[in-house]
Amino acid sequence: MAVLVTGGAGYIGSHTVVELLNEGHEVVIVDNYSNSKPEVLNRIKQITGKEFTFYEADLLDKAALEEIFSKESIDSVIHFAGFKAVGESVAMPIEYYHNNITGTLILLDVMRANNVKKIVFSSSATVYGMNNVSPLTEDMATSATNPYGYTKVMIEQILQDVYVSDNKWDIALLRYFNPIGAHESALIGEDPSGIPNNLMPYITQVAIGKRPQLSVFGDDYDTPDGTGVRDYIHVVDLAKGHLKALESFASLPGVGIYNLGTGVGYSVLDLVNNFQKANDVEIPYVIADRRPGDIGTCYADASRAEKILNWKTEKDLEDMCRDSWNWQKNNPNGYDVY
Ligand code: GDU
Repeated sequence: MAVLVTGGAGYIGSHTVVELLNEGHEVVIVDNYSNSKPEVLNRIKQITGKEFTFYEADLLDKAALEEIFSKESIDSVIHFAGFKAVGESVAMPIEYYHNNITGTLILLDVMRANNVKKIVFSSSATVYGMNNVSPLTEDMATSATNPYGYTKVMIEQILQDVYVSDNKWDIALLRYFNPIGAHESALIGEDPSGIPNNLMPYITQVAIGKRPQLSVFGDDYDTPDGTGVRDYIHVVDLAKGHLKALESFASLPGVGIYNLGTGVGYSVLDLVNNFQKANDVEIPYVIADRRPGDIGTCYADASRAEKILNWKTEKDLEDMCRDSWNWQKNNPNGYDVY
């Protein structure tokens, strides 16, 4: 029996596929390359020495999904596929809702028709909105301030409603904090297209000389050094959390909601300083205005995942900074190798 990984060619998806293969799972990936490149598949093979099945398909293409389910023996799904850029979602709400919500509904419909009722969903700390105070716990009210965030809140709701309608479903909602880092082989990592929105890929592009300097978005937050504080988590730790969630279904049926973070917050300047120290490179930066929609502080209470899933992070900020840089250094143009 195989695990279907939607968005398995993406940043978090590809790291999760590696962990699944290393643990002996059979894997079927479905990805439309909307934010990924075919080369990642070669890299996954190189790291694991294992085979897997890949389908280039869009979740909006129901017939394609039906064919995959009829050909493959799928017993669970890890659902990563979706658009994820906050700013873009404000400019393109119809595309975001259609892709993320309709894509998920089609997936759930096809899963139900094939009696596949185990799903791990990529949610985000964004569902805690602007008003909850860190450390964030899973029982806090959810909300959103942009279409991307609303798609996460809505899909969480949809999945909980699906469970209410049929308690044979096993569902894990994994709320990611800020994933950074890369596989220690430096063969896979984050490969943003265009100007990176997120802090770590921006820092690595400054380090490699693609961008002159980092803009630090605000130094007047109510934080120790005034810059924004986030809970950065190594993508390999995050990937392993998905395996724990899948395993949990055997003894813990129903819906589980888990924060995947370290429980520790670091500021933008902490990240810059740690990156410089870990890698012996210079990151020039300027202080700029706050980015609209940002909050000062966001970090997890990570105790539920530790207690219930027996999962906790193993890698520290130095590992994250080193692995992000090794990936960027060895792949200056990401997966664009030809
Ligand atoms: N930052 C900078 N300069 C940059 C980029 C980011 O100073 O060039 C700062 C931000 O202001 C923030 C911190 O670095 O304080 C982290 O920013 P990221 O964009 O890396 O991460 P966010 O916490 O803002 O974003 C994360 C996810 C998003 C979405 C969002 C919800 O990456 O997908 O879920 O949380 O708030």
